[in-house]
Amino acid sequence: MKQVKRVAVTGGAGQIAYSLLFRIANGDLLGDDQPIALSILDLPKAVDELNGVVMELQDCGFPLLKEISVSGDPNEAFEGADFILQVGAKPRGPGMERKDLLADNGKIFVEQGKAINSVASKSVQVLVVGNPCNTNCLICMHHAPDIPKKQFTAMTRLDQNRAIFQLAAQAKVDITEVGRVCIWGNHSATQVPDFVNAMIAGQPLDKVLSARGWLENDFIQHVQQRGSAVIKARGKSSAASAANAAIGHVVSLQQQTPKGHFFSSAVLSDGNPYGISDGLIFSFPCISHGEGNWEIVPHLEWDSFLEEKIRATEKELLEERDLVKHLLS
Ligand code: NAX
Repeated sequence: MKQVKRVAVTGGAGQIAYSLLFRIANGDLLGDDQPIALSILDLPKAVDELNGVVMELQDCGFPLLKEISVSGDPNEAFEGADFILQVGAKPRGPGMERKDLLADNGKIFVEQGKAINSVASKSVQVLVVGNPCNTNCLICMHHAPDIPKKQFTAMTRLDQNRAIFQLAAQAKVDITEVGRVCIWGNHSATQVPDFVNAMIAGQPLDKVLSARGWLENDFIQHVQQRGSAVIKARGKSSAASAANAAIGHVVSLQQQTPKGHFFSSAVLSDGNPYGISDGLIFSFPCISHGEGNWEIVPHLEWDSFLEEKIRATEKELLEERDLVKHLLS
């Protein structure tokens, strides 16, 4: 029997967590032979609600779930954590400006970063999902100076999955035929879903799908606006698909990436091979050598269309960083 791994999830009473926790407990995150201790964090006022989620987890009888704890305090919830999935964040309220959201959520990630630094395992892998996830991740990392920076990532996997679906549907091929689809930059409306380097059935995309007009306009907008389209249709934001993406993100980082493949992850841009400014959490095409040891895939080509869009998402991330510079000193 393997040693228990401690997995902490924040925002445990929220809707993404309601899908995510059950999949983690089922073994989808770390494998079907890995026993797990789940530690669930939410605001102190949500702890009663969390107890209901705990009852449901207990009632599933998951064989791998050896322990469940709930807390309203990150210093308690992150104690000894091997993985932390930071899903909890404050939603954007009516009339709230982006800078207010950044500042309010930034404070959460200052507190949680400090707690990670003090009590989590030094080899903890941290995934930030709560928005604005790139900049939240930057803040969190900054406040956990004893944890290697490479262990912090933010999620653009849902955007990648959305892009793959759109390309498969347009090319009328099975979804498994679409590969090497990357999201560049920020998880926001400026994100850049890359069709230039995508492959379909092992061939460059433009050999199979000659639809440059659709790709430059409809495709990019579909992916960028998919979150809003889900809210419009469902009356609530993406939850099960976000949980699925978080699982996919961690699995991709933990396993060795098969040759010729890559996945999107927002990671620290320092020393990146694409000339993006240092000091940002920027989504790149990545491979993993296993156990969270990722590397940015070099030498993907940018045409002038892609380059212009990538510079715009970089600019947005620089502006976001500027808006929270008081939290990064
Ligand atoms: P919910 O509002 O359903 O749940 C959020 C939970 O976080 C609530 O239970 C709340 O009490 C808790 N929370 C707030 N502040 C907290 C704190 N300081 N410590 C611990 N818990 C805290 O939101 P949900 O739909 O679950 O979405 C969660 C976050 O994911 C949002 O920020 C959302 O914007 C973001 N998303 C990110 C995605 C991505 O691809 N990176 C996609 C999906 C999603 O939009």
